[in-house]
Amino acid sequence: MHILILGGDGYLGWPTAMYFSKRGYEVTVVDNYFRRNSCTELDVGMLYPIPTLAERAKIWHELTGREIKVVIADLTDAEVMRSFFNGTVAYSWAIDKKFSGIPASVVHYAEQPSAPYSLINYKYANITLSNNLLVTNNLMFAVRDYARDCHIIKLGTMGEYGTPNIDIEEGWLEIEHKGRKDTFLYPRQAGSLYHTTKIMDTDLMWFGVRMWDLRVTDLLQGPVYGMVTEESVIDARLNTIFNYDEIFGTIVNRFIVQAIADYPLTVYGKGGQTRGYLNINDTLQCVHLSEQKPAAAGELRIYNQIMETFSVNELAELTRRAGTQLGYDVQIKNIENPRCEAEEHYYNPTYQGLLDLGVKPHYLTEESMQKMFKLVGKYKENIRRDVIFRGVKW
Ligand code: USQ
Repeated sequence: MHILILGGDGYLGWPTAMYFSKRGYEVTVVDNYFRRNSCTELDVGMLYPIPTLAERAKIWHELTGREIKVVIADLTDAEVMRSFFNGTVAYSWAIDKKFSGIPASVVHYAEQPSAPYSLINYKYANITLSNNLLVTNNLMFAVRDYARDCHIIKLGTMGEYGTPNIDIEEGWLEIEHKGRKDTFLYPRQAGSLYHTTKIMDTDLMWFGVRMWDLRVTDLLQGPVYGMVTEESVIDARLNTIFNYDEIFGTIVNRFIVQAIADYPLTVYGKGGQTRGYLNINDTLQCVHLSEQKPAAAGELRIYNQIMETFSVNELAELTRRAGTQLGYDVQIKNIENPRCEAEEHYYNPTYQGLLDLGVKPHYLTEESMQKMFKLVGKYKENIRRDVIFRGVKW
């Protein structure tokens, strides 16, 4: 089985590549180093340096005997995207440079993933819009033209739904209007330009499904947390990129780093913002199970990829309890919210589909947080307090 991972250098991309490789898949990863380059450009730091993608693939090969083929290239270039499906691909690193064949599945992570980044100013908004939409459109056309049977697994976001005052269904909503019924994509109202591109991606894919019978699974994820996975524990050089800054860090990872750095936890506004969360190991399970049981031709299958919900205040309290038991003096500080978002709201999403597929969730508990404290604590000396908060305003 050949699987193509777009955005294979990122927080989720690299762990996904190892996960599939370990399970016997032939894996090709592609990335343009957007995340690394942006970390350098914006001077946001990362918890520890990470080897290049080719170096990681070599380390993986030395340790496991398995090969992950690497391509460093920009997928907004349509010919680069098409090369993975028409056999003209130029590998940046591979032991066997022979074309692996048309992938049976493609996992699409090749997006600018940060809400604050998308709102730094118009320039970063444009980068977000052009990267995310062009990569998705290039993928749709490449699959349409060369590989209609290829299953597209696209990472979406729970943020597409926003925080509506009614229950959130899994992707679709049946509407009755003037005595007639039909089913539509659940209404969406994003809270950032990044999240808006995810809505547009879903619309592009839905178009491709209706026009050309593409097979698409859209995984609408909440914020992910965690550092190590089953595959990376064998060698710290295989660890995924870990950000704790305001631009690329997500809340749970940030709070743990803040607690260790003796920096009061940055609760934005009232802290009643509630989201669905999941452990990085559960992302891998979800993607794998979706790959094993693909969407049908002409189906846009949508799952809400979260395992539990928390408010910001609940996460801050949990971090404080976990940290205090380890001897940290964890302070919590409500600061003015740089974002434009509801700070108190109704939130009741459904998330049954992936559980039905067989996901075994890892929950966020004091104990699991303490494991993260211990892992992150090893890099305490690297933490830069100046990157934790910079106040990108909506
Ligand atoms: N928040 C704080 N303090 C902080 C950081 C965040 O109170 O220091 C709040 C935010 O205002 C927000 C919530 O925590 O209400 C989550 O923020 P986040 O930065 O962890 O996550 P978000 O910006 O929503 O984006 C992240 C990922 C994105 C993914 C999304 C899923 O960066 O790629 O799509 O989570 S979701 O949130 O469900 O849309």
